[in-house]
Amino acid sequence: MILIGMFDSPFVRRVAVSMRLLGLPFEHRNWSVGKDQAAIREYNPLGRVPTLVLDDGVSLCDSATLLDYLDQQVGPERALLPPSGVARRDALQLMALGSGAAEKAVTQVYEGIFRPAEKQHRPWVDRCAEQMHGALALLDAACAAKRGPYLLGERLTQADVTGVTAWTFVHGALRVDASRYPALAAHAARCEQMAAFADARLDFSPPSA
Ligand SMILES: N[C@@H](CCC(=O)N[C@@H](CS)C(=O)NCC(=O)O)C(=O)O
Repeated sequence: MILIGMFDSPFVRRVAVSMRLLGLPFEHRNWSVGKDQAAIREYNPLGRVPTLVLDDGVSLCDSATLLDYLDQQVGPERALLPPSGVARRDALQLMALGSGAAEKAVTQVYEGIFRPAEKQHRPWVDRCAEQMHGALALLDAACAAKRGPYLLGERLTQADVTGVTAWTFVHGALRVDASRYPALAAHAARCEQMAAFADARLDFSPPSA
Protein backbone atom coordinates (compact mmCIF):
# COMPACT_ATOMS: atom_id res chain seq x y z
CA MET A 1 0.00 0.00 0.00
CA ILE A 2 1.05 3.58 -0.57
CA LEU A 3 0.31 6.24 2.05
CA ILE A 4 0.26 9.76 0.63
CA GLY A 5 0.81 12.79 2.84
CA MET A 6 3.30 14.32 5.23
CA PHE A 7 3.54 13.38 8.89
CA ASP A 8 3.01 17.03 9.81
CA SER A 9 -0.66 16.22 9.17
CA PRO A 10 -2.25 14.70 12.29
CA PHE A 11 -4.62 12.77 10.02
CA VAL A 12 -1.83 11.22 7.97
CA ARG A 13 0.08 10.51 11.13
CA ARG A 14 -2.75 8.66 12.88
CA VAL A 15 -2.98 6.38 9.85
CA ALA A 16 0.80 5.82 9.66
CA VAL A 17 1.01 5.00 13.39
CA SER A 18 -1.99 2.66 13.08
CA MET A 19 -0.44 0.82 10.13
CA ARG A 20 2.74 0.34 12.08
CA LEU A 21 0.82 -0.90 15.14
CA LEU A 22 -1.17 -3.31 13.00
CA GLY A 23 1.91 -4.59 11.18
CA LEU A 24 0.72 -3.40 7.78
CA PRO A 25 3.71 -2.17 5.74
CA PHE A 26 3.40 0.82 3.42
CA GLU A 27 5.40 2.91 1.02
CA HIS A 28 5.32 6.56 2.04
CA ARG A 29 4.88 9.42 -0.43
CA ASN A 30 5.87 12.48 1.58
CA TRP A 31 3.77 14.85 -0.52
CA SER A 32 2.73 18.34 0.57
CA VAL A 33 -0.87 19.55 0.06
CA GLY A 34 0.67 22.80 -1.18
CA LYS A 35 3.42 22.10 -3.71
CA ASP A 36 2.38 18.52 -4.55
CA GLN A 37 -1.35 19.27 -4.91
CA ALA A 38 -1.49 18.17 -8.57
CA ALA A 39 0.17 14.83 -7.80
CA ILE A 40 -2.20 14.22 -4.87
CA ARG A 41 -5.23 14.95 -7.07
CA GLU A 42 -4.24 12.17 -9.43
CA TYR A 43 -5.12 9.79 -6.61
CA ASN A 44 -7.74 11.83 -4.78
CA PRO A 45 -9.77 14.54 -6.57
CA LEU A 46 -10.27 16.28 -3.22
CA GLY A 47 -6.54 16.97 -3.16
CA ARG A 48 -6.42 15.99 0.49
CA VAL A 49 -4.25 13.77 2.64
CA PRO A 50 -4.15 11.11 3.87
CA THR A 51 -4.85 9.14 0.72
CA LEU A 52 -4.16 5.41 0.72
CA VAL A 53 -3.53 3.56 -2.52
CA LEU A 54 -4.34 -0.12 -2.10
CA ASP A 55 -2.46 -2.96 -3.75
CA ASP A 56 -5.25 -3.36 -6.34
CA GLY A 57 -4.88 0.32 -7.31
CA VAL A 58 -8.02 1.59 -5.54
CA SER A 59 -7.48 4.92 -3.73
CA LEU A 60 -9.21 5.60 -0.41
CA CYS A 61 -9.49 9.02 1.20
CA ASP A 62 -10.29 10.46 4.63
CA SER A 63 -8.46 9.07 7.64
CA ALA A 64 -11.65 7.65 9.19
CA THR A 65 -12.26 5.59 6.04
CA LEU A 66 -8.66 4.43 6.05
CA LEU A 67 -8.70 3.44 9.72
CA ASP A 68 -11.87 1.43 9.19
CA TYR A 69 -10.33 -0.33 6.19
CA LEU A 70 -7.13 -1.15 8.12
CA ASP A 71 -9.05 -2.55 11.10
CA GLN A 72 -11.03 -4.74 8.71
CA GLN A 73 -7.79 -6.11 7.29
CA VAL A 74 -6.57 -7.41 10.65
CA GLY A 75 -9.93 -8.58 12.05
CA PRO A 76 -11.79 -7.79 15.28
CA GLU A 77 -9.23 -9.34 17.65
CA ARG A 78 -6.45 -6.97 16.57
CA ALA A 79 -8.49 -4.00 15.39
CA LEU A 80 -7.64 -0.70 17.10
CA LEU A 81 -11.31 0.30 17.42
CA PRO A 82 -13.12 -1.94 19.93
CA PRO A 83 -15.77 -4.03 18.13
CA SER A 84 -18.82 -3.21 20.25
CA GLY A 85 -20.36 -1.91 23.44
CA VAL A 86 -19.30 0.87 25.77
CA ALA A 87 -15.65 0.54 24.77
CA ARG A 88 -16.53 1.24 21.13
CA ARG A 89 -18.79 4.16 22.07
CA ASP A 90 -16.15 5.71 24.31
CA ALA A 91 -13.35 5.17 21.79
CA LEU A 92 -15.38 6.81 19.01
CA GLN A 93 -16.21 9.78 21.25
CA LEU A 94 -12.55 10.29 22.21
CA MET A 95 -11.53 9.94 18.57
CA ALA A 96 -14.10 12.57 17.61
CA LEU A 97 -12.61 14.93 20.20
CA GLY A 98 -9.07 14.26 18.98
CA SER A 99 -9.81 14.62 15.28
CA GLY A 100 -12.09 17.62 15.98
CA ALA A 101 -9.31 19.38 17.90
CA ALA A 102 -6.90 18.56 15.07
CA GLU A 103 -9.32 19.96 12.45
CA LYS A 104 -9.72 23.20 14.36
CA ALA A 105 -5.95 23.43 14.74
CA VAL A 106 -5.37 22.83 11.03
CA THR A 107 -7.88 25.59 10.22
CA GLN A 108 -5.90 28.02 12.37
CA VAL A 109 -2.64 27.01 10.69
CA TYR A 110 -4.17 27.36 7.21
CA GLU A 111 -5.40 30.86 7.99
CA GLY A 112 -1.75 31.80 8.41
CA ILE A 113 -0.26 29.95 5.44
CA PHE A 114 -2.96 29.98 2.73
CA ARG A 115 -4.28 33.53 3.23
CA PRO A 116 -2.45 36.80 2.78
CA ALA A 117 -2.11 38.75 6.04
CA GLU A 118 -4.69 41.38 5.05
CA LYS A 119 -7.34 38.68 4.49
CA GLN A 120 -6.86 36.87 7.77
CA HIS A 121 -9.83 37.17 10.11
CA ARG A 122 -8.85 37.16 13.79
CA PRO A 123 -12.33 36.44 15.25
CA TRP A 124 -12.57 33.26 13.16
CA VAL A 125 -9.11 32.10 14.29
CA ASP A 126 -10.02 32.84 17.91
CA ARG A 127 -13.25 30.90 17.58
CA CYS A 128 -11.38 27.88 16.16
CA ALA A 129 -8.86 28.11 19.01
CA GLU A 130 -11.65 28.13 21.59
CA GLN A 131 -13.30 25.10 19.98
CA MET A 132 -9.97 23.28 19.85
CA HIS A 133 -9.31 24.02 23.54
CA GLY A 134 -12.78 22.76 24.46
CA ALA A 135 -11.97 19.38 22.93
CA LEU A 136 -8.45 19.28 24.40
CA ALA A 137 -9.85 19.92 27.89
CA LEU A 138 -12.11 16.87 27.59
CA LEU A 139 -9.25 14.72 26.30
CA ASP A 140 -7.10 15.90 29.20
CA ALA A 141 -9.86 14.97 31.66
CA ALA A 142 -10.15 11.52 30.05
CA CYS A 143 -6.39 11.03 30.41
CA ALA A 144 -6.52 12.13 34.06
CA ALA A 145 -9.36 9.66 34.75
CA LYS A 146 -7.94 6.66 32.89
CA ARG A 147 -7.58 3.41 34.82
CA GLY A 148 -4.57 1.77 33.24
CA PRO A 149 -1.84 2.72 30.82
CA TYR A 150 -4.25 3.63 28.01
CA LEU A 151 -7.38 5.73 27.64
CA LEU A 152 -9.69 2.74 27.77
CA GLY A 153 -7.66 0.68 30.24
CA GLU A 154 -5.10 -2.02 29.59
CA ARG A 155 -5.16 -2.03 25.81
CA LEU A 156 -4.04 0.66 23.38
CA THR A 157 -6.91 1.66 21.07
CA GLN A 158 -7.51 4.13 18.28
CA ALA A 159 -8.59 6.60 21.00
CA ASP A 160 -4.94 6.75 22.10
CA VAL A 161 -3.55 6.99 18.58
CA THR A 162 -5.91 9.79 17.56
CA GLY A 163 -5.70 11.68 20.87
CA VAL A 164 -1.90 11.51 21.02
CA THR A 165 -1.29 12.45 17.37
CA ALA A 166 -3.74 15.35 17.75
CA TRP A 167 -1.95 16.59 20.88
CA THR A 168 1.50 16.28 19.33
CA PHE A 169 0.27 18.30 16.37
CA VAL A 170 -1.32 21.14 18.35
CA HIS A 171 1.61 21.27 20.75
CA GLY A 172 4.08 21.46 17.86
CA ALA A 173 2.22 23.57 15.32
CA LEU A 174 0.44 26.03 17.61
CA ARG A 175 2.79 25.86 20.59
CA VAL A 176 -0.07 24.95 22.95
CA ASP A 177 1.55 24.81 26.39
CA ALA A 178 1.81 21.31 27.91
CA SER A 179 1.10 22.72 31.40
CA ARG A 180 -2.43 23.56 30.27
CA TYR A 181 -3.22 19.87 29.60
CA PRO A 182 -0.82 17.97 31.88
CA ALA A 183 -2.49 14.54 31.77
CA LEU A 184 -2.85 14.59 28.00
CA ALA A 185 0.73 15.82 27.54
CA ALA A 186 2.07 13.12 29.88
CA HIS A 187 0.08 10.37 28.13
CA ALA A 188 1.29 11.60 24.74
CA ALA A 189 4.91 11.75 25.93
CA ARG A 190 4.68 8.09 26.99
CA CYS A 191 3.03 6.91 23.78
CA GLU A 192 5.43 8.90 21.60
CA GLN A 193 8.24 6.71 22.98
CA MET A 194 6.70 3.68 21.28
CA ALA A 195 8.32 2.60 18.01
CA ALA A 196 5.07 2.95 16.05
CA PHE A 197 4.85 6.64 16.96
CA ALA A 198 8.59 7.28 16.70
CA ASP A 199 8.71 5.76 13.20
CA ALA A 200 6.23 8.41 12.03
CA ARG A 201 8.12 11.19 13.76
CA LEU A 202 7.56 14.74 12.64
CA ASP A 203 10.19 17.36 13.10
CA PHE A 204 8.17 20.30 14.10
CA SER A 205 8.68 23.29 12.27
CA PRO A 206 5.08 24.42 11.70
CA PRO A 207 3.37 22.88 8.65
CA SER A 208 3.99 24.53 5.33
CA ALA A 209 2.02 24.82 2.13
N1 LIG B 1 -11.36 14.69 7.53
C1 LIG B 1 -10.11 14.54 6.83
C2 LIG B 1 -9.25 15.75 7.09
C3 LIG B 1 -7.93 15.65 6.34
C4 LIG B 1 -7.25 17.00 6.25
O1 LIG B 1 -7.74 18.02 6.73
N2 LIG B 1 -6.10 16.98 5.61
C5 LIG B 1 -5.40 18.20 5.34
C6 LIG B 1 -3.95 18.07 5.77
S1 LIG B 1 -3.83 18.09 7.54
C7 LIG B 1 -5.47 18.47 3.85
O2 LIG B 1 -5.48 17.54 3.06
N3 LIG B 1 -5.53 19.75 3.47
C8 LIG B 1 -5.56 20.19 2.12
C9 LIG B 1 -6.90 20.69 1.71
O3 LIG B 1 -7.90 20.44 2.43
O4 LIG B 1 -6.97 21.32 0.66
C10 LIG B 1 -9.40 13.26 7.30
O5 LIG B 1 -9.65 12.83 8.42
O6 LIG B 1 -8.62 12.69 6.53
